[in-house]
Amino acid sequence: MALCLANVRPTWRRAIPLSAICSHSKALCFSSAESHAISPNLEFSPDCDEATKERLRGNMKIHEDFISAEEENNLLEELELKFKRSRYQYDHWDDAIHGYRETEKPTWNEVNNNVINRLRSFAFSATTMQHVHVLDLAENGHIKPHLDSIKFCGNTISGISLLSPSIMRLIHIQRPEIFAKALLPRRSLYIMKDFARYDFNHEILSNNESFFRGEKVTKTRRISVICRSPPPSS
Ligand SMILES: O=C(O)CCC(=O)C(=O)O
Repeated sequence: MALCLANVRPTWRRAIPLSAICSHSKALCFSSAESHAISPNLEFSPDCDEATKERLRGNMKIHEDFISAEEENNLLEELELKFKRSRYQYDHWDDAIHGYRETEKPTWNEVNNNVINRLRSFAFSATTMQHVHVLDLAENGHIKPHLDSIKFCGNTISGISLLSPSIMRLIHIQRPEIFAKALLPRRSLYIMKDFARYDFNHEILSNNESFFRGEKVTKTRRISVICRSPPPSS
């Protein structure tokens, strides 16, 4: 489905060969115990200076257990109906996403609408785009590094993760040796804004790259329910 999603992410950058920058070993990649305590869901590359860490902490927030298991089930029930007849796409080599299906949902049943409204009022200070973007990533799917179009999306992107944990990696656009991994647990909410949204590409790592502080994070099928702020002019 084309929807506005092709518009939201037209700025694709090739995956940066992170192997050139960092292996996934504990020793090489990441930062101190103290940093873990301040931001348990963020892991920074060794080149990430304190000022950048601080700005990222303020602009990339992860809230664990934002929804309950029951709320997750309710959302899944409605979404499974929506996805029933669509297949996962594994298309062109340069596609932005591998192994996915997606939709935009303008309306929800009453129970789920309450959850969406909670997300909106928690993550956004002003109005959000009406349609909610839902991305269903297969177990073998991943999202390549990209920047959501500034023409079609404003300063905040916020999403709930259903079914599986995953790792979102943010890579500084000008200085790719500066990057951070965000652990997005199942049923958590992330809020990515301003510095994290504009100065970094973001991606969802494939299962075989899915490590956090040296530990494997098994990504199974994952569905994200994403709201965005509108671009400033709209
Ligand atoms: O699945 C997610 O939470 C992130 C999706 C994403 O990268 C995007 O839609 O730009």
